[in-house]
Amino acid sequence: MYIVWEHPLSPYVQKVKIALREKGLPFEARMPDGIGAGGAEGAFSRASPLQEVPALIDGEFALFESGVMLEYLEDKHPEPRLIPADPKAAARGRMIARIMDTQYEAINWAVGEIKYFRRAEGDRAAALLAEAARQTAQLNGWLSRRLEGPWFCGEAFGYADLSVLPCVASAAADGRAPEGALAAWLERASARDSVRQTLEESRAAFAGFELAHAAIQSGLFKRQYRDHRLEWMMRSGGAEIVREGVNAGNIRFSTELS
Ligand SMILES: N[C@@H](CCC(=O)N[C@@H](CS)C(=O)NCC(=O)O)C(=O)O
Repeated sequence: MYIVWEHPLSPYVQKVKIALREKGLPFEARMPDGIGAGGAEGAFSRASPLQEVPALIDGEFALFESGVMLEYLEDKHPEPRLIPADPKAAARGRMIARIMDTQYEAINWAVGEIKYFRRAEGDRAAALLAEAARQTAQLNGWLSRRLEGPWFCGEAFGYADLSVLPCVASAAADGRAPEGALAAWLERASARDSVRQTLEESRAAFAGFELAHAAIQSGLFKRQYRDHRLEWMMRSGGAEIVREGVNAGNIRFSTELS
């Protein structure tokens, strides 16, 4: 039985849960204490040195990085196949996954910082959200042009689809829905048991999100501004948000390894 250290709202976690479910592999999901605050300890923190979810535990073996987990699961349980056998199709899927993890995820995360953590209000919030909507529509167009038949990997649902799904579903739920072929793909993917269950868990976790702002104010949360997320703020008009958060002590950067 696998253990997945998770937060149901994390798109990286969702990818791994969809893969486990597609492969019919049972797992126990555990939420680490201190996630979101930079204060994780114990078994989770040993498994995930950057203190990020997901972490995957296979007996004595611990993995961090969602992409590494997906490759591990594919190597260990090749059937049903999620990564196409054709090297070019497999590489295309990995390239799409890379764009989702770095570019698309950063937009959704920034929208959360503005809407729910209320890092900006009024005109400043409106300008940042408009920029996020513009970038989302642009990326949705990029994705639409990469759909090859019913799925991103061709005839079978796979690695690329489960990497695209969490971010596109989250943007759609937030009012930045895709159109045309990508909208039809989202509907098709959302009907799969693996996806439906994972998105239901995410929606249930989202119910408590109106407390997000209070969690920042009280010092309970110290949000991790890492790599592409930090870059999004700096290049999309949110440099002040970063400075304010650093001054208020409710922003942190990646954990240093020791
Ligand atoms: N590159 C990592 C990114 C994982 C990541 O950023 N996870 C976030 C949640 S979406 C996290 O755990 N952040 C630590 C925190 O918020 O305390 C992966 O693919 O697994």
